[in-house]
Amino acid sequence: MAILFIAEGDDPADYRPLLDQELGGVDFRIWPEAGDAAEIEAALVWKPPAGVLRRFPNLKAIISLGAGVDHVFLDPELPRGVPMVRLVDRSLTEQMCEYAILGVLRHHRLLPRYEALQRAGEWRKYPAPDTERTPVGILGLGVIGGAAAGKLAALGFPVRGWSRSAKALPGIACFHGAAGLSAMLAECRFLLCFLPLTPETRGIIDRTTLAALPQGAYVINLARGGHVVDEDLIAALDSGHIAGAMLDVFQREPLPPDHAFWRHPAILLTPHIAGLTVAASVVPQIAETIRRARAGKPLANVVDPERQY
Ligand code: OXD
Repeated sequence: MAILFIAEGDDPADYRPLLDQELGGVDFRIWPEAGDAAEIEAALVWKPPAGVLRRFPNLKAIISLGAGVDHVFLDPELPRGVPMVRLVDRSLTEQMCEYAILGVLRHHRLLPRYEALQRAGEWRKYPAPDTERTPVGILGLGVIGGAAAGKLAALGFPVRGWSRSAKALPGIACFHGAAGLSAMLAECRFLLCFLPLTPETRGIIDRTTLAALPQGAYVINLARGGHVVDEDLIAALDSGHIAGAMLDVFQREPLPPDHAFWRHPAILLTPHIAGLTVAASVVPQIAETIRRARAGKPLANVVDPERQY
């Protein structure tokens, strides 16, 4: 039985030897060299081309090489009934939390302004920040959003969190549903997005959401580009209602060279690096998924096909 690697932008050489070691030998095939389709029992995927996964009649697990699975649901012919598993990984969570904290502290401690002063050779002090009076809003209280909420709260920020359905996290003021979202936004000096991209969350950071934030709020998106309505964000930045944005993800990646985000003075952007999958960190759980799938046992971190996360 074989494992198919079908992951755009990832290097199969990072995974093959580690999986071989974990599983005591592995028949590892790299798309499009899939060989006999009936032998493929698991697929390691990132942005698999539409219509490919349905070709393998004995597929027992589709394993996303990331925390998000929206890239798999883009396939309209996705085989029904094959469990899809996402990564829940210490390194990914840590990196995402670091990025969130970096984005918040960079703006909170006025780093861009002090960098500009240094460039101008000017010795000047801005007023001290008041962390206790700087509410931070987190969209998405899953494994990663929940961890970031906890770490920001530990730094002294009052943290509010929003999720689709009701959740309770210690030390976090939790909101849910449409009414909960507007109630939460009204106070947030920062808005951080960790949501899964689903038909319900697409475009959630639009003109209504941005207008509901207080004047001078700062937006950080480390989830998916599809959460943001680009024109609405640019309009809110241009009007000065939103002070700035730090963006790691975009509707189209790589971000097209002529996109206005590249040159906007209030945007700091990075090329989808907030959380990079580290093969050595994730291979043990991938191997465990494959072992369990082979043995017909229930899998961990299975995605609900209805909710798409
Ligand atoms: C992920 C990602 O989903 O890298 O892990 O975006």
